[in-house]
Amino acid sequence: MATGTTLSRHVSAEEDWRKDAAGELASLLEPMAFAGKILAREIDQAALAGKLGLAGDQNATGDMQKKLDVISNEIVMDAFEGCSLLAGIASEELSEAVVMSTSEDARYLLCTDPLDGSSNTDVNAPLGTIFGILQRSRMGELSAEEFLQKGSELVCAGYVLYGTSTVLVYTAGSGVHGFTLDRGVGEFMLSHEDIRCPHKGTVYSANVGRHNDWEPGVRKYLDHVTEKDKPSGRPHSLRYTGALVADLHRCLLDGGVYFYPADPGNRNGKLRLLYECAPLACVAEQAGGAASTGRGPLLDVMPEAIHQRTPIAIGSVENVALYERFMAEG
Ligand code: AHM
Ligand code: MG
Repeated sequence: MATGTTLSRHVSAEEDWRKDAAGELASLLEPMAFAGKILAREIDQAALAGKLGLAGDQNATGDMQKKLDVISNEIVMDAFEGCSLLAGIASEELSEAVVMSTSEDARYLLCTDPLDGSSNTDVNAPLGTIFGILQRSRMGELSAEEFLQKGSELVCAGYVLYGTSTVLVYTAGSGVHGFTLDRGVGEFMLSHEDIRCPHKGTVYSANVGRHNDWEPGVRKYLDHVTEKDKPSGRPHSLRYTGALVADLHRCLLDGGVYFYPADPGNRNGKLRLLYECAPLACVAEQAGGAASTGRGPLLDVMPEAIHQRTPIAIGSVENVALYERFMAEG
């Protein structure tokens, strides 16, 4: 598509998306993009507006909320206010799923982490917003169980990365496309058409400070990637930003792997399945990459709870497969 293509123009040209639901993708992505624009501004101005630091409460999974966590959640919810297609939202910052619309058009559900990488807010490091859209299996009063669907059921997923520029990346089942926010015109403009994740890469992202707690297979994987072996491009380079969205974005563009394994204190790892890992796994797979729990495809995991956690390895197909092999060998 031509340079100068806006997100909304690109979305309306997506031909493969549910032929019986023309226009619905645009109506769902538009509020997300709007939230991304407002958030980019809020993050940019946060230090000047007294919006850095802790808010004072814990969220549903026990993290101390930053002021920007709370603000981000409000911004996303406000953006979808009045979107009659959206029945409800499950968010990292909401203890329960929230009803958004009771209209008979309300056929969709949003799973979101409004602010990924919260530990970065006060140090001017990258942040993200993650989103995944599911379809309701039935109509009528919304129940939390409706959100408990495998990632393979997502009809649209993506993220906004607030980094050196603000980029929105989405997939609706026909490739992965990236749009950079042109602040002058206030639009997300096509900048990364049809992102293809390299088959393998030489970068790994993980909090290796925790490696003593990892299971033997993951520790051996770390030994492998840090071992010197020029022909296979090892040692690999470590890049870890503290924001999964930013690390995954690097993997998608340059190849590599991000992993956050389980440890004895966190038997299912740290990251949440429904609104962090599954949407990003959907993006990775659509870009020709892979996502695994370490023991199998992440998109096949059936959630049992909205805030369920999962271990994850995500990125280039070969890197993820090798990680799985080390896990299997233990
Ligand atoms: P958050 O949603 O509270 O920010 O948590 C998710 C983040 C990821 O973006 C990041 O990769 C990871 O948690 C960092 O965790 P750690 O500080 O344990 O390395
Ligand atoms: Mg998060």
